[in-house]
Amino acid sequence: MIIPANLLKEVSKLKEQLNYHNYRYYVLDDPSIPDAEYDRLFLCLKELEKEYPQLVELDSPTQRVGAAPLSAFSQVTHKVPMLSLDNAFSDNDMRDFNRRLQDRLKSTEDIEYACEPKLDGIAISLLYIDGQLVQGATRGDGTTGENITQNVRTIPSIPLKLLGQDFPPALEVRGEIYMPKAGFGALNNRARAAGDKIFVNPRNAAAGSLRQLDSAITANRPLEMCAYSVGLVEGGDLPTQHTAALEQLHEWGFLINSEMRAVGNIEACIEYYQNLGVKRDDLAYDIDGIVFKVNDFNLQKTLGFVSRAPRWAIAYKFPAQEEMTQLLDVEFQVGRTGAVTPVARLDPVFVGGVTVSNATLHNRDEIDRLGVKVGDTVVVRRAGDVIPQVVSVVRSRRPETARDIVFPDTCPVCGSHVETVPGEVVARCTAGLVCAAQRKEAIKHFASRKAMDIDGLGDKLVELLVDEGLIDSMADLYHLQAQQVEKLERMGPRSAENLIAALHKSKQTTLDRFLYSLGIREVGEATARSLARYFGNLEKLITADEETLQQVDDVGPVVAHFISDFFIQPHNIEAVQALQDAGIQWQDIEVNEADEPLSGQTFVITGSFKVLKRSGAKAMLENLGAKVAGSVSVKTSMVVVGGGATNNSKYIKAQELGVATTDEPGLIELLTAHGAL
Ligand code: I6G
Repeated sequence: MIIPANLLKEVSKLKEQLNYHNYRYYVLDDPSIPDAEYDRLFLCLKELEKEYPQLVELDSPTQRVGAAPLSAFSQVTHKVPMLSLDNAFSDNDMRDFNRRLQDRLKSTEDIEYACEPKLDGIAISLLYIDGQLVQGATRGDGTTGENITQNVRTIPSIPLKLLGQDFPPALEVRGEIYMPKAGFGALNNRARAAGDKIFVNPRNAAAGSLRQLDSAITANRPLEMCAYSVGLVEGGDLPTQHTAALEQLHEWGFLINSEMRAVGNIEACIEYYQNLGVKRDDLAYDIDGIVFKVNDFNLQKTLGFVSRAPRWAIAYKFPAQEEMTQLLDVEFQVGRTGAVTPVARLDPVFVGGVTVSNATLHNRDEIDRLGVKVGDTVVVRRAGDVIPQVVSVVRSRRPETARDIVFPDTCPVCGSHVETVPGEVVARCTAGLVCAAQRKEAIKHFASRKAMDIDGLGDKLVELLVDEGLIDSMADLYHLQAQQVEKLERMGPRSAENLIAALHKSKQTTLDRFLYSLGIREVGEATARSLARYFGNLEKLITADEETLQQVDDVGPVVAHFISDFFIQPHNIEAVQALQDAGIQWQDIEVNEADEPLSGQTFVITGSFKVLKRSGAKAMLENLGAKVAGSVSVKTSMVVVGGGATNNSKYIKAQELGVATTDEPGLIELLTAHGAL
């Protein structure tokens, strides 16, 4: 079939436009057309390619969906070996590294370094001939890797064709393929819902996704690629500094790390490492260290290589977030709502910067999913503030003595029956406040900062007070005498007096704090606030039926049932009465629309503020009736972006969705206009 010249031109233009918009979206994170327009262009190209299949080329954006499955990956020999990096584990290792380089260079001058986070992903080589992606390969042993071209083609941030004209005719770009944390979470949620295998961490998920012989599977995985160096370069030149070379790669279409920068000396490298360590948990991706490279390519050349690693680079590692250890035993803890949770007792192991000896095993389903037995060697993960998790079992190390974990039929604390409600994964002790464990947890919750905020009444002291028989309920707290308390372990007359004073102070509270402190299932701070604001006083709430309860923000049928069920039970009403009799009081709320001019509006606060405290701004918005949410959606009324952070992801999302935004001065103006400031 003869193809008209204007059609060829149109297809080429469409491909160029789509590649460019793909780059704006996935690499620059700055789309310039709406998604619908992109979809329209994509459909146009797809239809033309359907009509004229001979026009389909490998650099077409329509070819990112995956190709016919392979039976095996072929092997690729790297023309320029893919090296590994030496590691540093302390500031002094870094200073030694710098000294070694200065000695070699016979100079005491400061060395300029390029600093970049070391992404926890899979190292990859991409070969471009005349600007076209012709090969993607894993690092393998550094000399030979696997040909995974079909798979890498499906990753949207990898250009199929380089942008611009001035690239070398042969260019090998190296970098890391990784799965961002958000994509990993969503992938595992989908897998959980479908009963499929769960990935233990983003790195494994990325590796598993790249190992697919069917690239259509890879195409459905949220992978990204970040370029960090070049290998083979023929027929053209690159800038003479590492950071400038990466900026050049960025212009040709690659994602590079936005944290990359050059610093003047080794002390600045150490400072960069410390700063990124603080930011580590907030990054959108996992990193396991920082890579420092001598920035000047000529100096790199002078320094050369030693065995399989460049002398001019080093990876300063962060504490590992995963380690292996032995599961010594499993104990069962009873929580505030009676949930019986299996807790792994571990041989203590240093992971994520702390020594971990306990980890949650969540519930029976999780134990089944892991297939874990007492005695097993397990992989423990502790990332950021998240409580330590057992993520997998090292089956090959299972001892013959390993034994099954047996879930108790009766409560390990009070001996009452444990039941699992059909459809729920959690097993619960049925004894309610009769169970000492549930009583203790309820009192701990009651005393906590966001509830009655009783200064000095921590978890240990609550345990002691219950174990010594001094209290049995929340109201008992208010009948404690200093003389009783001062006799307890680690207490004295002064701390006892302080506790009694703190208890006295807590009697003057607010309705929302009081509601939250009761520990009604699924009633968190936000719901307690909505309930207090809606009903204004306790009587109206106690007598509300489930239908009325559902009129309240955030209260659906399940939560309405828990609330109604709580207040139906005479012992709960008695507990509330006993607290009021002990002197707890609050001001009822006059529900007045004029006091809540932002009612029905949802705000999202992001970035750092100079004048206001974020928590203060949140409270003021809530007092004006607004809801303050954590993520941006079409329902968001306004996103407040502190610090002028226009590359802030929430700001970008707001732009995408057409949600209004303002900055800190704008928020101050709004709060002032409503008399909140
Ligand atoms: O494994 C690596 C991760 C990150 C690297 C690397 C890197 O730069 C940011 N750079 C080199 C030169 C090598 N491996 C060999």
